[in-house]
Amino acid sequence: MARRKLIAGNWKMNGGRNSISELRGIAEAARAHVAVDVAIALPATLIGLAAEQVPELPIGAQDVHAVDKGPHTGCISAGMIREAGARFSIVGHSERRCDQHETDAEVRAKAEALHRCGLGAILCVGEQLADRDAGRAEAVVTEQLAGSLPADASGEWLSIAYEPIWAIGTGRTPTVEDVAAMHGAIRARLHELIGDAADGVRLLYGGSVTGDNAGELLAAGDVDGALVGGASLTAAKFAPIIAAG
Ligand code: G2H
Repeated sequence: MARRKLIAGNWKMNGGRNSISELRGIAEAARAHVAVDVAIALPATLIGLAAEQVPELPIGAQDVHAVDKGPHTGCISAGMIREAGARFSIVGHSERRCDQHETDAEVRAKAEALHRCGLGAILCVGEQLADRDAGRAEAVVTEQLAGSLPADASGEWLSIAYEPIWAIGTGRTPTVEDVAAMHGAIRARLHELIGDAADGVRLLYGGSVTGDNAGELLAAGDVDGALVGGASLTAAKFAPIIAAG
């Protein structure tokens, strides 16, 4: 099945009101490459402003709470980000799985909360370096996938991002062969879990993607796009990755 490439940025805890000009530059790069979908996950503080100022660029969040409302100090619901103008959110990023000890069950519930609100989700999975060195990377990642996969998973609203934890922000990337093998394993497990709907789900690669390596990573087997952190913070660095898509 032909799947459009998705190049998604993840600004993590970066950016302020003065970053809108970068988002305008990213929107301009997206306009120049209409065969590729482009989206940006922003800090919650910027979602409303960005959605208002750069409406052509799909804006998302980086996390949501699993329930719709209630006594959860400091948390933000899927309905709240939708009202602010978000169209999707990342869930299960390793920085949250590790720093906030999020479990697969919590990640699944967050993705389901997004779906209930009519929003998209980018669900992240990835292994530690020790898992890869021990030869159990595929087993760890596919188990994480099975545990985190929301009900009614389909490509209409869900993408999966494979982000090896040891490649995040480190400048290290797996080989193209390793990425293709992992994406193949994820696709196969998805087929076991949701049948033919697996063919519609985009599989993104994330972890130290730059303008220099995007071309070969995006050409790897079963790679339908990228989730980009550091190199998505400026239009100058992100535009070549969009072009590579
Ligand atoms: C992985 C990625 C974005 P970076 O976390 O999700 O970040 O491209 O900086 O490694």
